[in-house]
Amino acid sequence: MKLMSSPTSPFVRKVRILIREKGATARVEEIVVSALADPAELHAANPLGKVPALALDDGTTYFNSPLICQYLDEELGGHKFLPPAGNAYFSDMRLQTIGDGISEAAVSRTFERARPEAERSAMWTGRWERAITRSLDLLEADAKSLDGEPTIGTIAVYCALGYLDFRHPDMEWRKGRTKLTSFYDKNSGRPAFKETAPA
Ligand SMILES: N[C@@H](CCC(=O)N[C@@H](CS)C(=O)NCC(=O)O)C(=O)O
Repeated sequence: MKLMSSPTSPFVRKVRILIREKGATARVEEIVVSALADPAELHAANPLGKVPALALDDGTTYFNSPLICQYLDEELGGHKFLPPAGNAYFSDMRLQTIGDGISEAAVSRTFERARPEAERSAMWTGRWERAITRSLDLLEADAKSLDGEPTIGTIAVYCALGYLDFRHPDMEWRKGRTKLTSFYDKNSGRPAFKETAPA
């Protein structure tokens, strides 16, 4: 199977960490594409034109990182990163949604900054920044939900924080968030997290 990939996307990074944590890099060919260049290969795998997208050998395609992660968690076997059905599952999906939501707002801020200054919207930029700040504060207040071995939810949060470091250091997400900082530092030594750091 082939993963349409990008070295900077926090959504792709979630999938790449999962693959590495499972020791399954030989089973997934990672193809780096630039979504903004609209490559035909990406559109064939995801009509929405976004990375990550997964193309199976039988022609089936999956897109949107939560779905790809759920599929790979089953398909690649080994240790499970999605909890079984029940409260733990919903808590973890909630965590993943917060992590992905921070990434979405942060990616929007990146794209907005790349536009000519006269076309940038202060209104939207402000909304994205406030959404990121509120979500980080919620995670700090509920940091015990980040304890333990990685799950898809905590991986999503980690990738969002890594993306903020990479593209938006001016937001200073660590400031006043010691618990979130220690969660981040604790996971940063894992080989799968190190190898996939955005470059
Ligand atoms: N909800 C999607 C978001 C994916 C996404 O926004 N990917 C960005 C890169 S970080 C992209 O490909 N953007 C291209 C575009 O919006 O056209 C997921 O979780 O996979």
